[in-house]
Parts: sequence; structure tokens; C-alpha cells
Amino acid sequence: MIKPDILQMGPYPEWDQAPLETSFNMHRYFEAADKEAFLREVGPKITGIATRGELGASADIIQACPKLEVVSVYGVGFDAVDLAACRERGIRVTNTPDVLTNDVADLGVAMMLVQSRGIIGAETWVKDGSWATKGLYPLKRRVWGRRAGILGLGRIGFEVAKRLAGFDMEIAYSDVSAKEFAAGWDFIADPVALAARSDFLFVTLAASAATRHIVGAKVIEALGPEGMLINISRASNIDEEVLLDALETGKLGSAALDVFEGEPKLNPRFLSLPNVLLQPHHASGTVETRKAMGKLVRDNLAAHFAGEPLLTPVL
Ligand code: 8YV
Repeated sequence: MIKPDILQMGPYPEWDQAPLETSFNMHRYFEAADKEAFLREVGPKITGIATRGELGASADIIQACPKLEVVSVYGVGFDAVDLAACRERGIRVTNTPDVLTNDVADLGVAMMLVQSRGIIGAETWVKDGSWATKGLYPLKRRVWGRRAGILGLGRIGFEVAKRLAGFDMEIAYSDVSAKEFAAGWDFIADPVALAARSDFLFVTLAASAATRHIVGAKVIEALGPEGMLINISRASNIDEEVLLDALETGKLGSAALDVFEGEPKLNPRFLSLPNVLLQPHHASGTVETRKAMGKLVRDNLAAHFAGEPLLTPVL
């Protein structure tokens, strides 16, 4: 069988790359020095795109591939794929839901604990000798029993809330409507009202044009000088300039962030803040989950080219 030509937008671990190469002709866009020339050369034969959540597939890329049939995303978020362009051309899109849910929730909860208990600073306190020279580490804020707000009670938000229930936290959530499966958790439709009653606000919304900057000045002010914002979704859900101002002036207590505008080159203002925990977009970054994600990327491509139903279609 002739191998389909696939445009590869970003790197994958070797355990994914090798089987991809076996089944497909992989064209590594991310390694091309002159990307436009590369697209001009390979674009006309490309029938599939293998991409990553944060890289997606832009309208320009899609346009450069006139025979494109399918875009397979390594990630649950498909906000970086131009869905309108795909819809118009009948291009199928797949993602990797479910397999990463628990790891993303784990990291969100870990970020809350690390930041609230000052665990990074505490380790430095031991390693730099401060414990011996300065004495006791400054007291931090407890987590258990406090109020958590979940902005977006989808699969990941639900797993975060389940974990927080184990810390006896008072849980509330915002979503488009109250969820039957969330008995015992308060539904608060308005994100500002949710933030106002929360000590910890988790952003677990799937990003879209409609959710852009849903966490803006009002939500951040409502969360307040004692509040903590935790983002394990997409940077676009938060107005970063407003967030940075609030963190610098103390209008917001602290933040724990796994995603940033323009990542991996984040706004340098983040780097000098004492009240942030910064993570390199790795909430799904475990060997187990990434292997499952890679397999889904391949299986979706294989199913498409075999004329079989897609495993996890978005479009
Ligand atoms: C991945 C993600 O880190 O699932 C998503 O949407 O952003 C993450 O799981 C990313 O897609 C890997 O490139």
C-alpha cells in the first residue's frame, strides 16, 4: 500500500515517531529552515496532518495542502486548529480526549498544593542553608477544608473536583448549566460570583473564541488578594495583562500556571514575580499518558486512511 503523506507540525517521542514512519511518509514541518518553501514543496501531496494541541493547524497551513483529508491532534484541545477552514473543505479532525484527563487533574491539584504550602521556597530554604541561619520557614496557607471554584466542569474539571473533595474542600463550579453528576457541589453560573466565593479558582474550560479572556479584571478582582488562580487549560482563557497587573499590585494573591500566551516564550514579567508557580505546559506529560495520546493520534490516522470510523472525532 502507498503510504499517505503526513505533515508533522511538532516533535513526538521516539516511541511514536518510529511507528508513524512505518505507516506514513512523515514530513517534518517543524524542522524545516524555510517553512514556506517546505510547504510549497510538500503541501500538494499532503493528505494528513499530525499536530500537537498547542500547535494545531492554521488556515494558511490548511490552504497549502489542497488534498488534506484529516488533522490528528496530539492533545484534547483543538482550539489551534482552524475548524472553520476544515469544515468548509470537509476535512476531518480528531483529538485525544479521556486518556489525559487524570494526569491533567493531578497536576492542577499538585500545583495548588505546591503553591499554597510554599513547597518550592521551602526546599530552597533547606538547600541554601536558610533553615540553619534564619530559622523556621514562614507559615503558609492550608488547602484542606477551604473553598475551591471550578470554572468549566468538563471531564478535567470533574476529576479536579473529585480530588478536591478528598481534601474536604467546599466545591462550587461554573458551566453553561448545572450538571446532574455534580450533586453536592454548588452551581454558580456567573464566573465572577464563583471567584468571589473561592479561595482557589481552577480554570478547566475548553478554549474557544467564546471563552477568550473569560478570566478578566472582574473575575480576578473577585478572587482577590487572598485568592489563587490555577490554569491548566489554555492561556487564552485568561487576560494575561490584567493577571500580571493584579499579581504585581497584590490585587490577586497568587497564581499557578501551566500555559502562557506565546509559550514557550512567556511574558518576562512572570519571571520576576514572587507569587507565581510556573510550569512548562506539561499537565499531560507522563510517559503513560503521552504513550496513549500518541497511539490515538496514529490510530485515528490509520482508521481514516483505511476508510474506518474515526476513534475520537472532533469534526
Ligand atoms: C499537551 C494539551 O501538552 O491536551 C492538550 O490540549 O495542551 C496537552 O495535553 C499538548 O497537546 C502536547 O503537545
